[in-house]
Amino acid sequence: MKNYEKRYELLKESLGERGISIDEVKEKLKSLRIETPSWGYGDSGTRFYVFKQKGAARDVWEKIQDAAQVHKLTGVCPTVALHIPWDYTENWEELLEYTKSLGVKPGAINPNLFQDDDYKLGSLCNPDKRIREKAIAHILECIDIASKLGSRDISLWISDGTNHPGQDDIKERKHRLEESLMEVYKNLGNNMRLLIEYKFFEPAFYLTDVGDWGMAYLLSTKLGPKAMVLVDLGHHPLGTNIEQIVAYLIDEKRLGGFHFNNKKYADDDLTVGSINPYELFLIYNELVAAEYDGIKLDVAYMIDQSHNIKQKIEEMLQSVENIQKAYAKALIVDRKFLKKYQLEGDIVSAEKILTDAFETDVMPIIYKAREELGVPLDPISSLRDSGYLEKIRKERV
Ligand code: PSV
Ligand code: MN
Repeated sequence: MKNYEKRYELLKESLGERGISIDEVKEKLKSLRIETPSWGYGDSGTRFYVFKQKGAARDVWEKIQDAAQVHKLTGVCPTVALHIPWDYTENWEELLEYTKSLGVKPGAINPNLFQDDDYKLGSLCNPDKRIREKAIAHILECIDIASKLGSRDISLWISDGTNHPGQDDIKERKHRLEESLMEVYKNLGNNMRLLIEYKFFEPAFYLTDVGDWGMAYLLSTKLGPKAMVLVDLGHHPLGTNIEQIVAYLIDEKRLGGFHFNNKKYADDDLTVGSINPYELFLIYNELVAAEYDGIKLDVAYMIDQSHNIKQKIEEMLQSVENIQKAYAKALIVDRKFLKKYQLEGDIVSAEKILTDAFETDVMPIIYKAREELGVPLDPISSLRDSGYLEKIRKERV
């Protein structure tokens, strides 16, 4: 971090030689917005055990306090996603006021269709109409909460699936899902969006009703323009080319948002960019390439991680930095030459354009952006020095 200005100037010069303006990259980094999840600040664990953390947020108010800390230290995380009923409160107006008073705002509202005995055979796909109606009513309640809080996006993960071959009629489940979602879609507010999240397995292990991006995409096109696809990086089989999915969704104008995290095996919820930073860079490369090609994106960048052994606020800060790094590296890709080499079939040179950008140390640009945003150059050390962690450990018993 020391002497970063000298490194910034050197980088400015070398990027300038390729016609890339470091100031533009820095401005883009300053305007990137990343939403953090309320559930990332409370105690959570695996299905085997929850290691309780001293100072972990105990309710929605404390989760918002922690999210506000992350925003204060990064300057780029002004919204916090809420999960209903985990974050349920009687008085939404009071919650909104509280949120604003801490300098942040509520973000996407996430309905919960996976923690109720009634949902054993599914929620929106359940064979029992009464249960489908109950699930629809829950989402409508979330839409109502979203409009009270001024939230635009409903992030919907449909956990429905079956565990055994023959358990239910697959086509019938598809019809029930479409019918249920039509009902939801009709009730979206004017500026609202329904972000449909897919996941290939878990909690069901035979089939998942929205198992991949194709199913989510198909649903979104049947519903209408307010329905978009949400890509959670942990929700694909190993080896899936996520950047290709991203490029397809961009081209079809259906990319609505991300749930950032990283996986080694399955939906591990590891720190975004910690296992495969090159994959994250290649995803950002598609996003930046689209903007370079004049495509207007409207994508919600959200983190979906809940760690039970790392300090939760620190890990959120670490995640934000990893995203900023991937974005900055994608922004310094020499796109003119990349195109040229692609057209000439010079594969080695084309690939080298990407690896050169990926291997560049972009931290000087991030430091400069932090300085101009008026936030600490090293958010994690700053959090550790601030006394905030000691304070919450003492207060939250
Ligand atoms: C499911 O694995 C998921 O990714 C969905 O987004 C949920 O809402 C979230 O995790 C929290 O459980
Ligand atoms: Mn998710």
